[in-house]
Amino acid sequence: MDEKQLEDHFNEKIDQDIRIEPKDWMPDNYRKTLIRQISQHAHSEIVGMLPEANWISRAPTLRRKAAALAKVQDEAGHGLYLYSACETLGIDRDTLLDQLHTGKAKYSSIFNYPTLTWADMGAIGWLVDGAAIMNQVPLCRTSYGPYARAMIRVCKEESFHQRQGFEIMLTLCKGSEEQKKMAQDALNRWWWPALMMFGPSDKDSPHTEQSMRWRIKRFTNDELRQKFVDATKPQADLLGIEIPDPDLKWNEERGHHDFGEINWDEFFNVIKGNGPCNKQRIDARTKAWEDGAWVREAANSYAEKKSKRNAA
Ligand code: FAQ
Repeated sequence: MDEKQLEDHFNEKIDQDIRIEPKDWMPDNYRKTLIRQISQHAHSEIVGMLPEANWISRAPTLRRKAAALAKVQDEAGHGLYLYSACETLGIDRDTLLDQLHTGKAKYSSIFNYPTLTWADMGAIGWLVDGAAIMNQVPLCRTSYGPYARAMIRVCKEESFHQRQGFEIMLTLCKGSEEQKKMAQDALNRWWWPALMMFGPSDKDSPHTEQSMRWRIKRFTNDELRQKFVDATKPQADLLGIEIPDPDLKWNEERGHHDFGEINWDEFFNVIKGNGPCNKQRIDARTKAWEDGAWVREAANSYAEKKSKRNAA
């Protein structure tokens, strides 16, 4: 088949919802887009471990500590599935991690905000995992096979994370005045950054149109953000706390909530590297990589010795 026939065949498969697999022919830009998105996603998972790890040693009870520990471990696992999915596109993990450490690759803006109180563990589970699920459930049907399959397990675990976050919020909201204030304060600080997780508005999103055509994305950034607002407002009402947006109200005609304008300057500033914790996060990841050098060396040397023994 010549290039044109290969491309036609690829497009037919996309149109018929037949998954693209690692050994199939694919356009260079499809491959590049997937490497960009999957690696950003993998980096987000492992950088996302840091704000919560900050609270493992200070969790209020043994039960909360066990759940926090399990959640952070799940995130490491998600990173690993996603790096593996990304490697099937012909890039190796060392290169991907180097891109993270040198600031060439992005990770989610949300993880550049600090976790100031225990209530932030509730707000992250409820809002950040809630937004992650909204974005990731459709990715279970993304056109690239290894990414779609990784997402199925990730989504199951994220649902548990969302529930445990909401349950922390519920406990605080049913507690003392001071606890309820902590929950409200966490919602105030995490609401807008959670909305920013869905990416720039559709008119300013350079990649959405093509990614929708290739069925990498199944919904646009604004569509998912709207779904998230609609799903989350009743949950805030149930908790008895206020979403910090005076323009948030039900619009009968649209059948959706209207909501206020996102501070896009803040978003673009954070993804350029100037958020409150960007430097701290990259320093922590780089240190972890350097501290782990001896483990990689030992594993490689063991593998080499084993293969020599097998060859002898
Ligand atoms: N932060 O044209 P678009 C989690 C970049 S969940 C940073 O709209 P696209 C779980 C974008 O890369 C969080 N950068 O791009 C967890 C592009 O940059 P480039 C991770 C952002 O790809 C929970 C530029 O802006 N989830 O980790 C952000 O079509 C709790 C233009 O944007 C995923 O990654 C942002 N928020 O749509 C862990 C999901 N938004 O490369 C621990 C998979 C946009 O041109 C605790 N990814 N950018 O320089 C996606 O669905 C998509 O990649 C979007 C962006 C929707 C994020």
